[in-house]
Amino acid sequence: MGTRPLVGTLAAAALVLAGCSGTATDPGAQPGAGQADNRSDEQEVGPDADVGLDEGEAGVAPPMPVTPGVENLTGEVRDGVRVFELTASQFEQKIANFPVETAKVWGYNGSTPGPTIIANEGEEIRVEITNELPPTDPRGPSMPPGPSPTATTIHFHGTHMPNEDDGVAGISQPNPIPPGESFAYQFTPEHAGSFAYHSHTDGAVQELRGLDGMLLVLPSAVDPQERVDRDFVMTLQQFAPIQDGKLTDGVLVQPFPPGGEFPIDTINGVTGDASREPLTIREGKTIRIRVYNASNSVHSMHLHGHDFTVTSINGHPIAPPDRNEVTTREVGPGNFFEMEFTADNPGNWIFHCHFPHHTANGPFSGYNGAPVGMTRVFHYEGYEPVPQEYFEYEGPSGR
Ligand SMILES: [Cu+2]
Repeated sequence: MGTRPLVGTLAAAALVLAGCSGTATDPGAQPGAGQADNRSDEQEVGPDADVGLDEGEAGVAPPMPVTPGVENLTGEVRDGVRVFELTASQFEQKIANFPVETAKVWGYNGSTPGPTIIANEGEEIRVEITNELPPTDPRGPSMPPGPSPTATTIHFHGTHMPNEDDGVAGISQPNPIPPGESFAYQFTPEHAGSFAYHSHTDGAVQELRGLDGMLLVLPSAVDPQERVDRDFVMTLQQFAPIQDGKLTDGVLVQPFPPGGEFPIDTINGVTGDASREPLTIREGKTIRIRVYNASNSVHSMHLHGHDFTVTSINGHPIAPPDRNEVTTREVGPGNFFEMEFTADNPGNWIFHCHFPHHTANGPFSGYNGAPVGMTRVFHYEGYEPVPQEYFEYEGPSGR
């Protein structure tokens, strides 16, 4: 194994790919888990599909994790290797309802966080990345120049690989991928768990503009005691679309905002109100949240109405006797946790960062003072709906 620029290999790979569906080993097909083999084929993605009630098949296999508002990427098996394709680029994304709606961000396959990469335990994976970032350094005249000019790499965070696939620009990957070129990382994750991936080139700029996402390695077998009914994936981010000291639509996110404040705090790339819909859950079910902090701050994640249990830290499960029930857990930058709670208290309950500036995006509260920052609402099926005004509010004077 070694560094492997893609030039010259893509055409051959495409030929091998023809006619290969890879369904027999799609992620989510749990060995010994009965008839759940085609589940990932049925998995819908997108904000309208992933807040529904896919609970898998009761008593059979766990549900596929869903990343509300963000696509899952299950890749394709080619010659026994599960292959994922990512393109890094700059684009506009709706991140909030107000005081701005859109920001120019960097991400993978047109979204930040990038798609959730999902593989099975024991599989060799290859992630092919094409760098379509802007060819000129966009930092602006007041900042020191970056690498030449917007080369990039990917680091797979928390799962170990040969050093040449570690993706640290200038160290384990001496020459990062120039704009217009491609590269492939290939390795077999050591064990199942929730992990992350992100650029490891010019980190403060590239990560904070949005070059990050989650990598999930599904276990080959699930203890029935550990089965959950819903499995949500959430990446915590912060954005500062600022120009001349003012928040402005469509402006490239500033990685070093004046005063160090990131005024828009999000989960999966949007504020709670801009997520459009609550996350629907059902009474009596077990809910997992996988959280990755891709931002520049610690976040103090708090759940209303329920205790939750941290069941895994940094890809390693915590043995049940060592688990504590809490209502709030701080998640530092680069940390990724799995948390679970039992849906035993019907209502509309928020899950949010408890730093007040992150709950409400600084001074920008929502409809009747509602929290609109790093926030999501869990809505119990059958309970009265969350006021639609919450999702449609556009600021005290409208826009
Ligand atoms: Cu926070």
